[in-house]
Amino acid sequence: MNKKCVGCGILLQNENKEKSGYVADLSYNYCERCFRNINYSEINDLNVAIDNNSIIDTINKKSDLVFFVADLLNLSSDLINIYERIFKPKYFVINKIDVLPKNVTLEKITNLLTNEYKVNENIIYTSKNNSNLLDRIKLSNNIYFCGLSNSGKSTLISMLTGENNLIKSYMLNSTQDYNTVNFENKKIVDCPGFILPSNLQNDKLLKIILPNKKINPRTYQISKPVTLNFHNMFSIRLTDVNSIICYVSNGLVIKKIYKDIDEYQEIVVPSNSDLIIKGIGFINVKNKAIIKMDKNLIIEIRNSIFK
Ligand SMILES: Nc1nc2c(ncn2[C@@H]2O[C@H](COP(=O)(O)OP(=O)(O)OP(=O)(O)O)[C@@H](O)[C@H]2O)c(=O)[nH]1
Ligand SMILES: [Mg+2]
Repeated sequence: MNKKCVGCGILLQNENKEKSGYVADLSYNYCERCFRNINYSEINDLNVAIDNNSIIDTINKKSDLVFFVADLLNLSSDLINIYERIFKPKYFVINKIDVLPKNVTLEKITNLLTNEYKVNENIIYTSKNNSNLLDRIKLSNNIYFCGLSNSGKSTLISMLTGENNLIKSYMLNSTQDYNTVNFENKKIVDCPGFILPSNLQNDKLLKIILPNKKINPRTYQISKPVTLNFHNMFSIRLTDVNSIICYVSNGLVIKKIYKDIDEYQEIVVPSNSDLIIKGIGFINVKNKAIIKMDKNLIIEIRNSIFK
């Protein structure tokens, strides 16, 4: 019997409790992981084996329209590299615009996408409160929603189709396998989310690092050497006069401390750049700076979105 979980798309099985798709009884519609998430808000980080390449191949073979779902805090060149490998007609969807602070206008994001990442066309801005995708799906039959885990694919599909069974959660890889929703004689496919090393680095703190409210940018005027500690996850240290603004979830506690960082990497950040802390957000840095940070932190530097 090939029955799939209506929440996450995984093939149901009643043989191995430790493996994905387990149900005590194959007549159930949700796998145990989804059931426990929906009913008891339990987070189960089954290490789902996600293969980005295989997802890209499947999309390139089977889709006729792709919605590539991303959010501002997770824009990075790794993500754009995945986007570029999709050869079907596609939209770049910036989701979760409800959390954008006032000074981050859609125009600024469009400029960033165009100038920095060379994404020139078909950009859509949306959020879970918005249903502006509907008129874009009219001429297609096999529509795939893909993007990083937690970018909001399942939430968007639910809103678009009214299909409420799909699992929607900050748990990493809530959607475990391709999950097809039939809608107006079309197939809308919810893909498992792409995973980058930065996702795995932060997976225990997902509830905190995913913004659920409008982001309050946090500004720090630096006049003497200081270390900023981000929720005991990582630290950065600045020594010279500067002004920096952090665009991260409001729930993430930032503390000023004066202790140096022991095991560090040092990077030069040009003036008016954004330092992307992958999987977390970005920090706008006004003056050129030499920044120390934890050795393993995964970062990228780009021209500022405010330039
Ligand atoms: N603020 C905000 N949060 C959103 C929005 N859309 C989704 N979320 C939240 O983001 C988290 C992930 O949503 P999902 O729809 O499960 O994301 P997904 O892309 O399907 O994730 P995977 O199945 O893991 O690949 C949930 O906590 C959602 O409530 C949005 O428009 N705004
Ligand atoms: Mg999902």
